[in-house]
Amino acid sequence: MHTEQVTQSHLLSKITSTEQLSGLSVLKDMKQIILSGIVLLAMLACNRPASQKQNSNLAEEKTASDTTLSCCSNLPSRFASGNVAGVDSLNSSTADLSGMVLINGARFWMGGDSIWGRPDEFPRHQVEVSSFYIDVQEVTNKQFKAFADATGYITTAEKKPDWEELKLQVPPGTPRPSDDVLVAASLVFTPPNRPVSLDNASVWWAWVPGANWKHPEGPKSNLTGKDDYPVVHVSWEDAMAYCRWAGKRLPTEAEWEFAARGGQLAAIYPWGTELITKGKQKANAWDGKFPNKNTGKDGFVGAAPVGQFAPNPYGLYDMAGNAWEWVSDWYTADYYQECMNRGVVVNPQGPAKSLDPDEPFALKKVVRGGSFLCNDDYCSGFRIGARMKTSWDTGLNHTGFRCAVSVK
Ligand SMILES: [Ca+2]
Repeated sequence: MHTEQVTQSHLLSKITSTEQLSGLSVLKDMKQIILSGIVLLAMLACNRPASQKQNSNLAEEKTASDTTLSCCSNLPSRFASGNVAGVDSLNSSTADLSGMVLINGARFWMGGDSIWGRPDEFPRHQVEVSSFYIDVQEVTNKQFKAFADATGYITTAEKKPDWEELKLQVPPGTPRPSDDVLVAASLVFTPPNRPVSLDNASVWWAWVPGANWKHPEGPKSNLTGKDDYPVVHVSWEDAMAYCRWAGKRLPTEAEWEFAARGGQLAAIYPWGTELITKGKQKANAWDGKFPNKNTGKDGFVGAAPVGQFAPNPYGLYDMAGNAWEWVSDWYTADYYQECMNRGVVVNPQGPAKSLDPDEPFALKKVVRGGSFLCNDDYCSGFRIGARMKTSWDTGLNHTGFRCAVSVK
């Protein structure tokens, strides 16, 4: 089973080895890898404090007892300084619960539910969640525009990365990228025209200057006709900023999974157990051979307007496919084992610190639900139990979010 998200350490090693061998711009493919690496670095570093030690402290602060709201209150200074509206001004007194459904809390089995499960989805463990509200649909461009217009908020991808911050996140001695690379940009899926190994996601992700939520495929693209598409190219903090403004929060990973399950004890997918390739179209996923051939059989080669496929039993749309969705939890590979060791865990908030063994320097949050790039040959991200991790400053053109609200 491969993972879908491109990873920092892999790209960093490419950057370093490329520099050692032949400089930063000799080979086109390697340049793309470099660019992809830089965008991840940018997203990682833009809000990094001045030292790794400080990063650890930040991670601890951001998982205080009332996780999601305390995360908002502890957003780094750069977040506020980079926007017309500071963090405090993003407060909203009351959440609008229209477009949300009440999920009645209960105890359930969380985690890997099929032979497709990756190691970090196990062991299955018992979790109890309290009742909460969750958005029926992914947050759309229209909704995010209302937020940006009201606050002047500038997303991570719209800001020029700062090498002084970036270099703190890479091995000592990593060469400074050229100025034409260190520009506001974001990662855009750029399919190769030939079959490629699925081991290197940097082949199909490109660092595209000018790509951001308003220009999802790059500077020549726009949102015309896409009001109802999920907003993408949002970093975790961008998603948190929106949630805070709306008087909401991101769901925890446990809440998200419980909501996706829709009360179906034996379901593997939000629609049940049938393979995504069987029967009627179930979600906006990848049809064909990933990443070079997409037949668009489900009606959409890229993102789709929200709510195009049948909802799950709780009335939630796109809990599988379309866009990956940020949740509030930090990522560790062994968090489920930690939970199981504690017995029944009530309202788990995620680990205290992020640690991805593959990329220990990166602060990563969990994303859920899969995207229009998922199929069973690749990430199978549309499984209820599927989890992915992404550095929290990362935005991609297949990652968005939905909001939740606690029941008072
Ligand atoms: Ca599709």
